[in-house]
Amino acid sequence: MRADEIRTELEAWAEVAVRRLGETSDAKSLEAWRVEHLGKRSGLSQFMRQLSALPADERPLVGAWVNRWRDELQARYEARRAELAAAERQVQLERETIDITLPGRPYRRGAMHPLSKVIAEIEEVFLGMGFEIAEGPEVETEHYNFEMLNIPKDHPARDMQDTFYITEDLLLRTHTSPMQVRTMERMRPRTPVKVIVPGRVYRRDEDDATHSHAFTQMEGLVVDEGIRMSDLKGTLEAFAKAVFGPNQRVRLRPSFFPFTEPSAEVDLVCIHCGGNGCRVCKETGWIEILGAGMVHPRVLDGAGYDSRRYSGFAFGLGVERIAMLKYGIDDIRQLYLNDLRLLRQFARVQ
Ligand code: 2NL
Repeated sequence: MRADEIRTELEAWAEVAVRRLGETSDAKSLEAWRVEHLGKRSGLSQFMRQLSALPADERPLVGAWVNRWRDELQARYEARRAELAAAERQVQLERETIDITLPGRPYRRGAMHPLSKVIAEIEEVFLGMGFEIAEGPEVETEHYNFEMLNIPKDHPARDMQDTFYITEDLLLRTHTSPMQVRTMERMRPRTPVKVIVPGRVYRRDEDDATHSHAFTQMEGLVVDEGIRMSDLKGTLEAFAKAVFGPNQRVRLRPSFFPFTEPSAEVDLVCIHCGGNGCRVCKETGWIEILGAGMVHPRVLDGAGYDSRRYSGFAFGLGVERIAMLKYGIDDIRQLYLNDLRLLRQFARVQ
């Protein structure tokens, strides 16, 4: 072949090589292209081999053409490799990209049950007045649930607080008072005793809109020298204002409990009408919220606080009743149904 023929062929071959390079689409096809066009057995090497057949004076010229194309193709190869690598990186980035402008998926937050909320709120109020909180077993002894609270065997007061018996001596507690007695026994002879006891209690009762055989009670007890009924009233009034608003007042009416003397029912200004009289308060302007009284001397003495020296007050409230008044729930069973339509009303996100 003559030099100009080689040149024509070389250029035709190079043109095809360049076109094929443009057709490579990934690292694999690029590598195949490199082996075919720039490798030891490549087309370029074929041209080099033809040099020996040329006259000596033409060899440098043709050799220079072949070398120019080798350099040219090598440069284009490098450029293509960078191009493909960039494209591959781009695809990878797009695959891994997350859209941070998308709003997050909303998830339902749980909420505190209204009973738990009321317990927590009341606890805060009494912690603020220096009370401690105690909790104890729901299965109690007859001794702590009744005997220590001045409710002897065969006393008619046992009928008012009939309960579920496990054995002769073991029962489901009818109030959280047993834990208050235990607190006095733990504390004595130290004063003051200032404790509240929240917890579940049981009574042999027919369930209806306002009664439940199992409910949540919160009792409070203060024992010290010189405790008077005015301390009881002041404490309960502070509680009423904290939970139901600063305009609240309390009213005490005479009542009876075996473990207090004197005993009182405690009323709140009707939260519906503000005291003017309405259907809710049966035109009285007052709503009963709890029972209270001065700790009976026999209870004090029994727990080891000499009633000639010490006195105390105690109260007990139904947490369900407070929650119903506070949140306008008209049936106590709503608090136990676990109906999400009720519970969601206490969630911040619904
Ligand atoms: C009620 C009313 C009351 C008490 C509970 C009590 C506890 C001790 C001594 C004296 Cl250790 N009293 N507790 C006093 C008066 C009333 O509960 O049944 N509310 C739901």
